[in-house]
Amino acid sequence: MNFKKLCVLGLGYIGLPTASTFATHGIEVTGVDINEMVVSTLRGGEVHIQEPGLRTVVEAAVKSGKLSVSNRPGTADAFIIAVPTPFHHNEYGEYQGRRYMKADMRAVVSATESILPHLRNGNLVILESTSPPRTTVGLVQPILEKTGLRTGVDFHLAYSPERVLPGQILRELIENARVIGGVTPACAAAGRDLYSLFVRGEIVLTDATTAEMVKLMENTYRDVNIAIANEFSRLAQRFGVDVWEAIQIANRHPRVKILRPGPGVGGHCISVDPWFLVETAPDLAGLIYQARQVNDTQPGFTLGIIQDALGSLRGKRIAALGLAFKEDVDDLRESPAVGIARLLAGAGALVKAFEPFKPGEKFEGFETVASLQAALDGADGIVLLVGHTQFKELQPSELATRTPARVVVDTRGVLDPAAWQAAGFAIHRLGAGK
Ligand code: SAJ
Repeated sequence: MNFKKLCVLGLGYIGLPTASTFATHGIEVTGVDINEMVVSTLRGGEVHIQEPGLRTVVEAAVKSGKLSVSNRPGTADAFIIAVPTPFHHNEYGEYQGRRYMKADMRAVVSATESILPHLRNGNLVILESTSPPRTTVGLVQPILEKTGLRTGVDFHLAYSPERVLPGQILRELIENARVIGGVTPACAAAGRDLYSLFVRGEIVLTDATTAEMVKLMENTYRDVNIAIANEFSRLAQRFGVDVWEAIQIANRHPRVKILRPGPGVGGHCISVDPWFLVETAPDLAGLIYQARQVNDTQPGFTLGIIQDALGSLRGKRIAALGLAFKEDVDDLRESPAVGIARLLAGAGALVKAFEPFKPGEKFEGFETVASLQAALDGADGIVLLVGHTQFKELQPSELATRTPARVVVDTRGVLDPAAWQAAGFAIHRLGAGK
């Protein structure tokens, strides 16, 4: 199939890079977002998301005249739905006394409905949003068929999950293998024709529900593996073992690759997607549920380590370094670091948190500051919550001249204990029981 005009619904972390990359590969793209702030920011030549290289691609796309931005879709040859699928924050399911989170599909429903007046014979519709199994055939297809057009006969419908890593989105968008799950084989083939405009990785065709499952399996696999690393950190702490040393040695085994423990699992993917499997089959997903429990309680475990290092937290002035959900990104969604800053404040500590990628961001319950120095001034202790490169590169001897604090808690295992001790700091690392 030949596509001249594309409409991308949702201009967030995935939609905007996708829309811009299509536009720089010669197809005319309308990027649609219902958030007026997003539309006006992009129309004003600014970009509302921090992602390496994104500004350059958006600017190139706009300059070429191929990317325009709107608050509603129009006619097109293909539509890509890339809207958020978070979980409900106030609606839960329950199975045998276990409470589980449920996907909030309202954005997918309204984005799909917004296409209806524009859906034509020969169109292709792709859902990219991470979704519970059977969303494409069970939720999206019936909405689109309200037009009287038939899937696989009059128009094509496929599911193609994004699998890019924040921080490396633009490269991975092009280079990663891409899965396209068609409602029919012809739908999948139409999807391949579209994405092959820029995807250099392998394009694998399957059915829609398999593609949905693949996406959820990938992130669940990672969540369960991080959970075991986090559980190892708790066991190591109890046994007086340094988990970082133990993992390094275990990983020399040719078939072992233990991930990194940390203060918890955040972001809008790994901490959310496993719930989509639990929600759909709570009777079968016990292990997945348990891994979520371990990772969700890791901030509480981390608080205990900080308490062990600093004693009572009441009135203690704590410099909290980093609030993002992981290193070198500006994304604060579901961030365990934010949760820990709140727990510290709840325990009576006077928190000054510094997030270099979002220095102006304000939170309820604890104070944020706009510079590292403002966090360090007058501090009793330093807690590293995110392994940003600029924190890893701190020189302990120089830092010792900038703060009265002499206790450091490293929740990410990224600081060199010997160097910090030599500079006069007592260093406590998560999972290092020795
Ligand atoms: N984390 C650990 N230990 C580790 C690895 C990660 O504690 O060893 C934590 C991070 O600090 C962070 C969370 O897990 O809080 C998630 O980070 P991540 O780097 O594992 O993943 P995301 O959320 O940035 O991106 C994931 C990726 N999925 C996989 O690697 C299977 C990405 O490819 C997906 O596209 C993305 O989810 C998504 O959008 O679904």
